[in-house]
Amino acid sequence: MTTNPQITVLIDDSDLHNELRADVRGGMASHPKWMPPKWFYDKRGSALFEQITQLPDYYPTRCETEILLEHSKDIVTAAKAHTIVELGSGMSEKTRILLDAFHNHGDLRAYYPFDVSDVTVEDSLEILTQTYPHLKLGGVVGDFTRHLHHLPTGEGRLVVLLGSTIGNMLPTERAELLTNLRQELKPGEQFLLGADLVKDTQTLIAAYDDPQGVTAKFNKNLLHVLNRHFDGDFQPENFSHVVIWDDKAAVIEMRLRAQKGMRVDLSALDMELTFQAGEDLHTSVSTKFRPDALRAELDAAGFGVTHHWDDERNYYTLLLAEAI
Ligand code: AVJ
Repeated sequence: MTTNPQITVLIDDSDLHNELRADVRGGMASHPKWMPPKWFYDKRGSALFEQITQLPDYYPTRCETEILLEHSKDIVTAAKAHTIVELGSGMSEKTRILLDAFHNHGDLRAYYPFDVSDVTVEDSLEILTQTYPHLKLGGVVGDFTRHLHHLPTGEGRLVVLLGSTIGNMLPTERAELLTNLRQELKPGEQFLLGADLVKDTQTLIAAYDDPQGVTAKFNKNLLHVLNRHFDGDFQPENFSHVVIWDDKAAVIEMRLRAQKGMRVDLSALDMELTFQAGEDLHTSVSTKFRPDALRAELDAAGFGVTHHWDDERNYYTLLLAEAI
């Protein structure tokens, strides 16, 4: 293809700013205080997450890459896709493994990244144009929890959601996403999902509480983001990075714990926050799945799991499901 990829833009910086403001007003007035994890990822936060993926203790990215490398040919054969749409694509080096496999063993005609970050969609398309000149490329800048009705159309679609991104969602949010996605697909179209599995507590905690302190920096970056957007005076060094495994909910929680009582001004919002000493701001959940329960969630949304590929230690799973 020589034409430039078409990008559908459904969201811009001012939409994001307004959404963040609404999340601050809602979350900071709650008990406990909480913020959704998607706000970690400004430029610095994305770079810190990239560093996290290289940490010896952060296994999910390595496991997923290993599974993709080991089984990409099987995935291509099983999925029989002509069109791939990738949700929360990021810069996705991992996708390249799939695209290469489809190039060598399949009949892929089009690839569409779908991500909230315009820069990310543009940059990844620019690189992909050069690497895969025969692939039809396009993209969507949008929030896949709200804009799935703009899912790109095409023959024989495979929708891909990697990186255990689904673990960041609460059960009701997952049910809604899966149901909405199922509605967009025709029977027989496919969904490839990467999910982190329940394992021993030590391994889980270590992945989110590295001795290098990178994850702590990443967690505290949320406060930098709030300072920048709302002219705030959070002092990130006065909060500690806290990681908790909730066995019942099967989630790793990250929190920021106030080391002393303090007041924080968010001038642009005319808001003053009070933190008691020891008070927690809840900043994310990373759900770890039990294979049967995850299948049941897909089932309930009208997907049938046809294949799964795991790493050697059964730390992580890739599921292929088809719309029933
Ligand atoms: C990108 C959401 C999958 O929850 O494991 C890594 C983000 N947070 N370390 C995860 C994250 C802290 C990551 N996800």
